Amino acid sequence: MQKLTLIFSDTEFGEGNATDDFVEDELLIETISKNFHYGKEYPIDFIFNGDTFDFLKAPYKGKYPRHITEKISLWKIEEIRKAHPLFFTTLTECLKTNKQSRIIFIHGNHDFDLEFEGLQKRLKEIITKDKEEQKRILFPGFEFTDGQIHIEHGSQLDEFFKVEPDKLVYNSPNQIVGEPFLLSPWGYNAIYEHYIAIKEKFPLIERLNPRARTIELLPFKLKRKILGGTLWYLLKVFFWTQWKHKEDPLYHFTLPEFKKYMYNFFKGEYEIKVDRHAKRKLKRNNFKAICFGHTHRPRLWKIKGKWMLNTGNWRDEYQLNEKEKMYYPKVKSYAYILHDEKEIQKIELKKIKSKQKAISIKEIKDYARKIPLVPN
Ligand SMILES: [Mn+2]
Repeated sequence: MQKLTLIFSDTEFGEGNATDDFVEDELLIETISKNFHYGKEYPIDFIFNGDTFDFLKAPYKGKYPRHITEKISLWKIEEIRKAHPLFFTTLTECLKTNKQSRIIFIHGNHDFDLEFEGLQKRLKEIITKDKEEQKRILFPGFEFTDGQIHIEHGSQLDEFFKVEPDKLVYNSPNQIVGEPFLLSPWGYNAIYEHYIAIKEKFPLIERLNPRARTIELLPFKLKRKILGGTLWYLLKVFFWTQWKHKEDPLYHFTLPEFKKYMYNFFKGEYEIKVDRHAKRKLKRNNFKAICFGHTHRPRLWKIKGKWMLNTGNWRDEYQLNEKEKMYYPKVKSYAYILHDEKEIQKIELKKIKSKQKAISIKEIKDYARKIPLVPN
């Protein structure tokens, strides 16, 4: 059976507050809807390949608790829905494009919460009340293979965000929070505890690329605050905090992990890398294409007759043009794949121009100078 697979990744829908990096609702919805007519010819799989929802940077009642229980995830999804209602109504329409069209949510590292059964159930209810239609909403976990195409977010190929899928929900938490919670990787916890405060004051910070160069451009005091604060944080949790919370697995910070973070910190390496691992996976398996996201760098290329496809992202991100001293909005992108069980007939990386305005380096500096700095 021939079908159309559309893959979107890293949309990062948040709660509409300062830490929400998704702003182009209309552009995305228009892009998805433009494909609806294909449903007359073949079923469409609408695949949301991870970091669809940004539970990670979405506050719970104004705070960022470290232990994420199902109750917290359920609360957050209602807020995300309130902030981006059109996306959810578009999902409802996706299921109507063809009697066999499906919506598939793959886990990313910003939405480990999708592992909670209660959350899956709630998402299905939000999208449709029809029990038969609900069967066409799938949660395959971290990866999904369909015929010749393998799809995964990419965080499982990233040594900083990889988790053990079977152990994602920590089930013996009685002495800690009294309910099962997500056993997220250490970097995730560092975001809740340390980084989110910077992000709330300076939301643009991780929307500007390249990251290392952007930090260099910041006023000295802010740069010192960010870099010094991060180093202090790494040392503090390794030598002190993790021992104080010895019983709690979320605080564990092993020596190899500590070394890895320190190494990257001193190297000034803040970019995520997964291509090498994706390539290896593609080589070792029978599928003809591997589709991933996570690094936010859209690209379609061929290796020994097989396809590597990074679907990019939909966050509000910018790329620096040094010559013009301007940050330009990055292109948005998604995958368009026409295929059956045996063959890929067409594979394309579709690009859409963002409608956001460019930002000058001067504007960034002026903004950064006004950020109130409190001591670490
Ligand atoms: Mn990711």
